[in-house]
Amino acid sequence: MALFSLPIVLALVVLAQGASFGQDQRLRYDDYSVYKVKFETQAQRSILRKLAEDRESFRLWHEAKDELHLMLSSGAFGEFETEIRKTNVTAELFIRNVQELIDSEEAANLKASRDGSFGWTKYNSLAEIYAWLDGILAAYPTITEGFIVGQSYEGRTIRGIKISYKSNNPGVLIESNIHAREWITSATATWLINEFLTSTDELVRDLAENHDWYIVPVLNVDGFVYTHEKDRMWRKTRQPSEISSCIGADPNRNYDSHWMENEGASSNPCAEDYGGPKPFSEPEIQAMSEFVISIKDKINVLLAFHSYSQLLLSPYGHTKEEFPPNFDDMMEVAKAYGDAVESLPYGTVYRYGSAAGILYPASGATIDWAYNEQGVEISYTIEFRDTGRYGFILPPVHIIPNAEEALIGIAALLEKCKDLGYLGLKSAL
Ligand code: 0X9
Ligand code: ZN
Ligand code: ZN
Repeated sequence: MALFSLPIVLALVVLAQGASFGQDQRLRYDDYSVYKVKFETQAQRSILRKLAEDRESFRLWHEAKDELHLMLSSGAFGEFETEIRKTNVTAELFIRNVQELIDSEEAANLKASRDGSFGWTKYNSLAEIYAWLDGILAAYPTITEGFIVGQSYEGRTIRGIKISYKSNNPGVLIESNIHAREWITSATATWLINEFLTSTDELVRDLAENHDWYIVPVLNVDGFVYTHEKDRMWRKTRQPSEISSCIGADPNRNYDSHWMENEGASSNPCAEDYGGPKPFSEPEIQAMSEFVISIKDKINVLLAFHSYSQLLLSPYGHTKEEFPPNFDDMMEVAKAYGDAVESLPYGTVYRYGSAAGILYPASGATIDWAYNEQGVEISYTIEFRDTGRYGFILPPVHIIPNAEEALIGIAALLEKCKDLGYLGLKSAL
């Protein structure tokens, strides 16, 4: 794609300066673009990341070993271009106008919501998800059980569902939507719940009935509601900071395991990966940790749903110098997931490795805390579709294909876990 075609850029500069609230009080991203920036050195990386800490005109979307995806306002393009030249990195345009994607997502949601029904041809609100959950719990009273993880900062209830067809099953915990804008995660989690309860497919029946499922479809409830009502691109929690006007912490940096080590999180409250003032400062994460501790003897596998970039990430997150004792097993398990996804006709490819090894150091994440501190030996972050074409604003036509990939991937992952001896009764081990 052609970079920095200047006449077009200059025309855009006069159009917009920073995101502004629309009539419905939603933050608009007119002419915000997303660029993929390739870097080579850590010095280049920190210069680019610094840009993103000015949250008005720049936002960090995604980071990998050698690239950043940066969203910027058209007004910030000049500064961006100067920095790109100065730091000698290359940039490629991914998304020209973020608002256009948000608008078509919203149109699809409205169209599908007209009959007020919950479904997977659109993204559902928290209220819709919870109402649907109530229906499911009422319809399957012997197999399902609702549970409460706790309360959010703004006082919302974080809910979950346990699905159990028989006793002595190995346990699988799914944490979803810890990052507010990653809507595909709760869409996928709810679709899985529905499949486990209604599918007649042999593979699904086996998966559903021979494991106990603990599923938290939306962990970051405040952030999730905020993405529906105010700012589609919100990532963090909504608890104000005592030292800054920037709101929220990165909940996936807030667990008490190697917290804030090795630049695995930011101490700047304005950064997207702010670790919070102390471990478990965020009520949602404190609550989740207590919930995990309460069932840890029943949990063989933890899967944390994220988007985007099509990756399976294992511990460690805090260092790439060391690898966990069962790293080779975890790689086999990840390969099984990736191979299964590739057996579907969609052509989706997943890569895998340790989080710090193939992405960047990230400390205080759910899977690392569960692995390091709670003995959950198979702990995975799954980054769903896509690789950046739509990023977080993945059109709803992707929901079911993505969920099908997750289903077949998880089936293969658990099969491999079983072969490797990870699905025994934990309390008996
Ligand atoms: O940075 C994150 O929290 C995750 N990526 S995302 O783009 N969804 O924000 C990756 C977390 C993986 N790292 C560890 N598990 N430590
Ligand atoms: Zn440490
Ligand atoms: Zn995430």
